Amino acid sequence: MKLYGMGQSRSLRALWALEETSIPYEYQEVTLLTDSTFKGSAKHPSYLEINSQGKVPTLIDGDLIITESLAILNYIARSAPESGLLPNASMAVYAKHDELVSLILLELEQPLWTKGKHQFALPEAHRLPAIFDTATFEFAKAITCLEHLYAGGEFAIGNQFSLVDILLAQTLNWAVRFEFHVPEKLIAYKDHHYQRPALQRAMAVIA
Ligand SMILES: N[C@@H](CCC(=O)N[C@@H](CS)C(=O)NCC(=O)O)C(=O)O
Repeated sequence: MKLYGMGQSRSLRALWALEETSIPYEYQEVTLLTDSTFKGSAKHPSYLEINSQGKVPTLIDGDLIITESLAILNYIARSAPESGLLPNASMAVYAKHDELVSLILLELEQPLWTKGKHQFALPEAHRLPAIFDTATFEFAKAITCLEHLYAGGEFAIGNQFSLVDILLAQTLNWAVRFEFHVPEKLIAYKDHHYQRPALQRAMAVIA
C-alpha cells in the first residue's frame, strides 16, 4: 500500500493504523497550502488525479485509490483482521462503534476544522476569525456528548484497542494543539494511547 500524507494532519490516523498492522507500506509526504506549480503539492495536477480535492490522506492499493480517512482506516482494518482494529463484535457493539465514529467526525472534528480553515486553510478573503467563538461553543457541546457516550475506560469501545481509539485520540490531540479545552479524563485517555509503539513509529516516519 502507498499512503500520501502530511505531518500531523488527518493522514496520521492512517499511518498509525498501518503501523498497528504488519502491512508493508510506503509513505509519501505531500505539501498542503502550496500552489499547483510545486511538484510535491497536493494541488499539483498529478496528485489531483488521485485526490480531486487535493487533500490528505490518500491510500493506494494496486488499482484501488481511497480518499477519506475513515474509509482508509476501515480498509486497513479489514485488510489486517488479526490487528483487531475492527473488533469481531456483536451488532450492539458495532452500533456503539458507529455512533462514536459519527460523533468524532461530525461533531468533535468539525469545530476544530472550522478553526483551522478560518485560521490558515481557507484563502485569506474567505476567513472569518469571528467564528472562533462559535467553534469553541460547538466543541464544548460535542465534548459533553462524548462524555455521555464514553464511559472513561482504557478503550473507547468494548475491551480492546480499535480504530475508534485512533480516531478519538488523534482528534483530542488536535483539540489540544488548537487550544480547545479538553477535560483531564480525556487528556489522560489520549496520553495513554499516544504512548503506543505503533504511534511512536508513525511519528518517526513523519519527523
Ligand atoms: N474528510 C476528509 C478531510 C481531509 C482533509 O480535509 N484533510 C486536510 C488535512 S487534515 C487537507 O488535506 N487540507 C488541505 C486543503 O484543505 O486544501 C478526511 O477525513 O480524509
